[in-house]
Amino acid sequence: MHTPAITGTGVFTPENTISNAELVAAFNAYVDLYNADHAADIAAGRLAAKEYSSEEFILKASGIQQRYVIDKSGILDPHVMHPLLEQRADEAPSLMAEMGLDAARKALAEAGKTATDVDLVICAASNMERAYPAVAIEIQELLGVQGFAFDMNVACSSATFGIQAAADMIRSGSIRGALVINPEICSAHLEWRDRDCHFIFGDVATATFIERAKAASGAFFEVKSTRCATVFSNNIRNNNGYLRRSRPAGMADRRDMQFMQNGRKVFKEVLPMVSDHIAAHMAAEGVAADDLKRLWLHQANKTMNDFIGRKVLSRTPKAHEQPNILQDYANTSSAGSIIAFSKYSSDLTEGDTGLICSFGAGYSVGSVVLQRHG
Ligand code: CO8
Repeated sequence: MHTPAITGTGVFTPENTISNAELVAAFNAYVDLYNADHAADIAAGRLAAKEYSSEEFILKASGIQQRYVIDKSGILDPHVMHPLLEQRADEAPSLMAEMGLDAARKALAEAGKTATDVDLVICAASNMERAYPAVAIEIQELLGVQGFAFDMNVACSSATFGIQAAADMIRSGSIRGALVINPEICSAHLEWRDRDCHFIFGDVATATFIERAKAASGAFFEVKSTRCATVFSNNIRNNNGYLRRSRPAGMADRRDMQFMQNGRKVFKEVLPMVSDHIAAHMAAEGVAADDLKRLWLHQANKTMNDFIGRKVLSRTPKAHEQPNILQDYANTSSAGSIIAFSKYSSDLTEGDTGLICSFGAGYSVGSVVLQRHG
């Protein structure tokens, strides 16, 4: 048996940001256009007028201040309202592979390792740009990794489920090192014309390098244990995936192929599930609340994270104990907790314990107990 350890992480952050002010201005311009185009139906009561979004609501309901996106121009054009992403040639790698590659190179550099130290590449994300040959295999090829690669999809919990898969393989000895890569192009899956969710997501890619602790060339985080759980709910759903079906009259183009949620129910149902999950994992691992130096939570909603932090620690966590990146990145699905871990972990010292926890659609929840060495 080998001891798995996280020895490097990397984050690819797109160049473009969209502030809440820019987002709301574009959305409200779209609302004006829509209401003008449908003025007769609205006046006759056949159609409901669309309502404005507001910066105040977005910040208060979510804690989000801005998001990074691959393309800003299309999203902010009230006549377009989606990212304008270039069609890729057969010979070109996917956008997800390029983003993932950048994050993976950073993770390997931080670990002081190269492609020869990697036996497995997992691309774990909410959506796959190229279901086949597989984004992970594209990244494997671009990096020059021997061994094998595969894609995994567990929505917002993809990273932690991927870490569990990789850590278990390292523990058993079937591989030496693995890259778990989470490229999330949420902007392409989001309906930017839907007031209830248009502010929620952003784009990013993260990567985590996991290897045998004894192979670490510097400080590392031992993966003490992992715990994954799923319970079915259709409150966060992608109804039709790639299947373009005939739509009920009035349903906007592609809406049934995008992200849908009942945010209020998610909020209420996921909170106890996650708090109980973390408490059970900590109890099984013999980690008391006072032993926990840091919580790197999934980044979907600030109020939600504040609640979970209070429940886990039985007190209000200090900002550095439960770092949020949500205000800058928005919800980046599986990548959120890894961004928080990557940016806010290097100050921990020998023996410190921390916990990564992701949660989301499925419902799914995954947690990883880590201990700092070096
Ligand atoms: N501006 C102004 N007012 C608004 C807006 C807006 N943009 N949107 C809604 N309102 C209004 C509503 O109309 C409502 O008005 P009224 O009270 O008159 O009916 C009022 O504001 C309150 O609306 P809500 O009850 O919906 O507001 P909440 O306070 O509940 O906040 C949230 C909404 C932010 C969605 C909140 O419920 C939340 O964060 N829930 C949890 C969501 C969550 O964690 N989801 C996880 C999804 S991510 C995931 O699992 C991965 C999926 C795969 C990735 C997909 C990539 C795209």
